[in-house]
Amino acid sequence: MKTALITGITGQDGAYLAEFLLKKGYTVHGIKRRSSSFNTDRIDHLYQDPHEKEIRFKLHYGDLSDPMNLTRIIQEVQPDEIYNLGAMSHVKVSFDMPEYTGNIDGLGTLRILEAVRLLGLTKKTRIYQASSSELYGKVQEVPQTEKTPFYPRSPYGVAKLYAYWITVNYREAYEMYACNGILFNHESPLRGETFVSRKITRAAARIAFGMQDTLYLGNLDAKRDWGHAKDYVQAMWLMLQQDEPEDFVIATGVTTSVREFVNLAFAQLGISVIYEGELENEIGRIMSCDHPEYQLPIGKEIIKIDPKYFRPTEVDMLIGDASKCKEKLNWEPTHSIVALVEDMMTSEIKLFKKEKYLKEGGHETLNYNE
Ligand code: NDP
Ligand code: GDR
Repeated sequence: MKTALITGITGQDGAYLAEFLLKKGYTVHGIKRRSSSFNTDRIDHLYQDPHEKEIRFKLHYGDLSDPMNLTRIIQEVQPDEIYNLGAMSHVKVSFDMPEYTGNIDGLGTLRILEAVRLLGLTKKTRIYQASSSELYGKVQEVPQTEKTPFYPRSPYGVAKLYAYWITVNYREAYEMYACNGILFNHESPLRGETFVSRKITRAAARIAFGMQDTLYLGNLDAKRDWGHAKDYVQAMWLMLQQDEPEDFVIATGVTTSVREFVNLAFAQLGISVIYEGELENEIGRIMSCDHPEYQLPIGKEIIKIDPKYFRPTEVDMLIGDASKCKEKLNWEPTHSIVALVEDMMTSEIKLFKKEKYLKEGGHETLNYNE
């Protein structure tokens, strides 16, 4: 059976992909960063005691900034497939950490490609690069396809542009099997809490149950093509199973504004929200609530704008055309935006109940609102 190496295995996509590959019979190796506390929540259910005889899941300490470490791990693992998912993946944070983002998201990709080349694995190891719809940035055409010109709008997008082209270059220069998956936003119950989707679903549950008063957001007008991470990791794998390496757009073809996403999340709880004011001072109020468990005063302000969440340069609108993927990989998303929000809200309610239980038992939980 095949062996895969995943960078970023502790992240949202890494967790779903590891589970997916294990089910397919792969041996899965992952690179995790050394941290002063446990950072493997999303993959703890896959953990295998290293003393067991047949190990099919193994973690290695490493970092995309460290070429020797990456080379040693790749040499040891001799992977058939590498999925390079590791990244500083938060677009807003990349404005605060531009050089680090360039190092990890841009040069980190080069380090993986170069390690494979220097180890003489170009014919054995196939590489998936986690490219992003952030490459499109400023809107040039809609919907965006593999042929749409790039115009990134953040240090993150620019770093990913380098990663995209260095992947193409190594494919052409050294005949490596290396592909870019240009993935549009994909979310899930495992999404990091500071991405807007998860921030919204988490807050909706907490507001409904009286654990939080207000949800502070930035640009409500931004539009994204949101899919489910579970669907998207399958497309990553399919890209590495073809005869020839190619780049693919992975998207749903439906775009939704942040404001609409908020409404979809609250609607799952039977709460209706309306907005007033201009973007900078916009406020969302609860207009009705037909759920007996919640006691929310009608007219209460629950959505407020905090300009600190605006980005110096914004990506206004993304909508992807995944026709090539459908035609060549026979892949289509199985979750609509409503199904995605439903899945996330179901999970939030469960998490909220756990939090409430802990609080009642005297255990304080983190009450951040970032
Ligand atoms: P996450 O932020 O959830 O996960 C990122 C992973 O990268 C984590 O495992 C993180 O480790 C790891 N990482 C961060 N810095 C380093 C480093 N210096 N060295 C090694 N590993 C590091 O991202 P997603 O799972 O959502 O995304 C996966 C990839 O796909 C990323 O490259 C992202 O940029 C890209 N992408 C994501 C999209 C999305 O909508 N989710 C869309 C398009 C592209 P730790 O857990 O320790 O922080
Ligand atoms: P994005 O995701 O930047 O598209 O990058 P994010 O969820 O951070 O933002 C989406 C849109 O929502 C607007 N927004 C806010 N965003 C955040 N995080 N917090 C807020 O309070 C808020 N209010 C409004 C943003 O301005 C933006 O327009 C994600 C990441 O997963 C990248 O790694 C990936 O490459 C792209 O998706 C495709």
